Amino acid sequence: MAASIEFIQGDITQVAADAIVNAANSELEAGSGVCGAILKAGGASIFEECRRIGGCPPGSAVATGAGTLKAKFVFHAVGPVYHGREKDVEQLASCHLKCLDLALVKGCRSIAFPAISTGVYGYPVAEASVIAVGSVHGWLLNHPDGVDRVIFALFDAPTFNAYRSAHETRLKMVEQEKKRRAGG
Ligand code: AR6
Repeated sequence: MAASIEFIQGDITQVAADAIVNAANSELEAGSGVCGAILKAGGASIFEECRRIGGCPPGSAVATGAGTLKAKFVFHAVGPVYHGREKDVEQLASCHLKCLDLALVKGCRSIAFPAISTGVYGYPVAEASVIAVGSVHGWLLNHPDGVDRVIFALFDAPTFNAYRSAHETRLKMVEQEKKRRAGG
């Protein structure tokens, strides 16, 4: 079965998925935004486990249990603080790829991402959406049976629209490339 990429507008802690991704900081300390929601809904045990792990560099991710959340795991992805550098693009893409690799290793069939780095870390949503969606598409091409569902849980309507539109643009590009190849 080909994996589906889905978009929902709402609170990521309410999404039914094997793994929920946290928008973490490199100290893996509890904070606001997605982090705060995960702490509230999943409990302190998730962040006690983070404290034992100790930290995670930007562009990477680590796995913990999911406390009282419905998920099996929380993947703590550390996105870049936005500075408009090429490195920001690389780190935003690689923290998504690392989460998908973790899903594979942990046997998760579904994974839910928030809009990593677009809150406190200031990444412009239009740019982040293209990078996040593009990295998921790329990973799924390389791992066709890797997971069944990738869900983007976006809090507000502009973010939801941006991510969905990045996905639709990507699908159109793939179609055009297929037609071009068939014609040539
Ligand atoms: N469900 C889904 N999306 C949410 C939720 C939620 N419950 N709450 C907020 N968002 P942020 P970052 C959206 O700031 O930019 C934290 O303090 C939010 O509107 O959570 O990667 C950490 O501890 C925005 O679109 O993550 C780090 O220190 C997006 O999720 C730092 O902030 C990401 O916002 C990480 O900053």
